[in-house]
This record gives sequence, structure tokens and C-alpha cells, in this order.
Amino acid sequence: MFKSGFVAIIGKPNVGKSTLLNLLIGEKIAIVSHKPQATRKSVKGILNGEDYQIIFTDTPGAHESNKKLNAAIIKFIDEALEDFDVAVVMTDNNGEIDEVLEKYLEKIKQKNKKAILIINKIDLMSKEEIEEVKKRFIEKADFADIIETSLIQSYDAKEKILNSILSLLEEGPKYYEDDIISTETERFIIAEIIREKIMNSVGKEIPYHTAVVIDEMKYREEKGIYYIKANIIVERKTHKMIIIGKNGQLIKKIGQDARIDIEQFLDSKVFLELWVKVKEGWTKKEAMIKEYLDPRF
Ligand SMILES: Nc1nc2c(ncn2[C@@H]2O[C@H](COP(=O)(O)OP(=O)(O)OP(=O)(O)O)[C@@H](O)[C@H]2O)c(=O)[nH]1
Ligand SMILES: [Mg+2]
Repeated sequence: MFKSGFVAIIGKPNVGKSTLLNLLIGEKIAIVSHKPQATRKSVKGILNGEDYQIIFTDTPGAHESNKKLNAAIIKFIDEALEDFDVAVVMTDNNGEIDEVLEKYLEKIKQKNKKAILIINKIDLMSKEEIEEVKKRFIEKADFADIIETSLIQSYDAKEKILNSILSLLEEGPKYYEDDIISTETERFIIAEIIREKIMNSVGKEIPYHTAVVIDEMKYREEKGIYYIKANIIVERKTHKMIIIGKNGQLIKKIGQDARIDIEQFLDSKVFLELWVKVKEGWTKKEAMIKEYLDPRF
């Protein structure tokens, strides 16, 4: 029997949802950061087995905010929960359940869909803490399975989670060709890699007001190299100066780190050119939010 289905990964920010997607797919398609709210748009990853195909959707962390940009981000969670077969609800050592997450748990229940609870980061938790978090979640929803794990330390995390999901999926068709691992465009993933380096190297609030857009991407056959020009969009002149850094040191480092990952992703040599552009108040303007969050290149 061939099994297939759509699996939505949801949870509070920073619990490890994107780490899980990358682990399951075996390639880095979603960005990961120690800072919360790294994911801004849902990212789909497709896993093919001999007798199954699973389409995962990694969603942004569930949080509330009256900011325009955050409202646009949160919409992606609702979208992911519109049509799915199994929900993977993820939590970590904080074990937080707030009204926002509760609303999504309620939605899963209403739709009568199966859910799995993953308690991640047990490397940071005592047995008592794990039990406490488990209790809190069981009170709020029914879970077909509960997995305690550490995605970065447990050697069997992937296998355990995958087996649990497979046991809940039903017979179904192959939706995508075997060689497709994501429905995201190469340009989107490359822009995200650059944004990840900014998130992980620029302090404070600035990454939350920064977007990355690929302006040009060409393969130069004669040299066997990709030429990529990307714009880093910031809200203020001061942000531009901080990202560029003293003598351009910081942007140079962002570019070097991003290039290494992009070369691995494209399996080719890459020449990366980064430009910082100021778009005053872009996080408050609907049209620009749309353009920069889900850019249709
Ligand atoms: N200690 C520990 N850290 C982990 C584990 N799994 C993931 N992390 C770290 O947790 C941080 C957040 O991981 P992400 O995968 O970006 O989390 P996320 O849920 O996608 O976050 P948002 O996109 O902001 O909602 C990163 O620094 C990860 O390296 C784990 O098992 N143990
Ligand atoms: Mg994420």
C-alpha cells in the first residue's frame, strides 16, 4: 500500500520546527536561528520513501502581535491548517501554551484530525520538567502519540518521528515527482539563507525589520559559476550602517557565510553580491510586506 499525506508542523516560536523539517528532508531548506520568529512564511518539504510520500509544511512560530508584518506572518499558520492530514505540534523546554497556540489546538480538534506531540530539547530538561510539559499539553488536546526527543542530540529522532507519522497516514497518491524536495523556488531558499546569516550575526531588533530579495541570478556557463545579486531591505539608514559594519566588515562576513551555504545548496561555485537598500517603514506597508514575505520572482 502506498501512503501519502500533508503534515503541518506548528508550535510556538523557537521550539525547533524548522530544525525538524530539515532533519526529515535531509537538506537544509528552512532557516534556523537561536532567535525566535525566524520563519516568516510556510516552507514546504517533500519526503519520498519507497512506499510513501509526505508533504511537510513548516510554519512560522505562533505568536500574537498587533504589528502589520506579524499579522501577515501568522496568516501562514491558518493557511497550513486549512488542509492537512496530520498535525505535528511541537514544544520545547519552555512548554508554553498561550491563547494563540490554544486556538490552533482547537482548530485541529474541530477538524477531527490526528495530532502528534513532540517535546523537543529534552537535552535541556529534567524528567520532572518533561512530565510537567506533557501534562500541560494533554489537558488541552488529544494526541495519537507523544515523542520526547532532542533533535540535535537523539540519534533516533528522525526515525521515531517518521514512524509515528507514517502510522497515522492513510493510503494515498503520489502528489509530486520523486526528485522534488521542496515547492519553494531556488531564489526563495537562497534569500532565506542570506536572511539566516543576518539573523544570526546582527543584534537586537534589526533582523525583524530586514528582508532579502534576489535581484539577479545567472549561471555563467563558461566559468561554471552562479552570479547572484541580492538586496537586503532595511527600514532605516541606521540599520543599513549597522548591517554594513565598520569598513564593511559585517556585510562581508554575512556574504561569506551565506555563499558557503548557497554553494552547497546549488552544488556549484557562487559569486554573491549584496546590496543594502533602505525602504522607509516597509514593515508597516501592506504592499511591500507582501512583496518581501512571499516574493514571486
Ligand atoms: N538545545 C537544543 N536546541 C535545539 C534543539 N532543536 C533545535 N534547537 C535550537 O533551537 C533554535 C530554534 O530552532 P528553529 O528550528 O529555528 O525553531 P523554529 O521553531 O523553527 O523557530 P521559528 O521559526 O522562530 O518559529 C535553534 O537555535 C536550534 O538550533 C534541541 O533538541 N536542543
Ligand atoms: Mg522556523
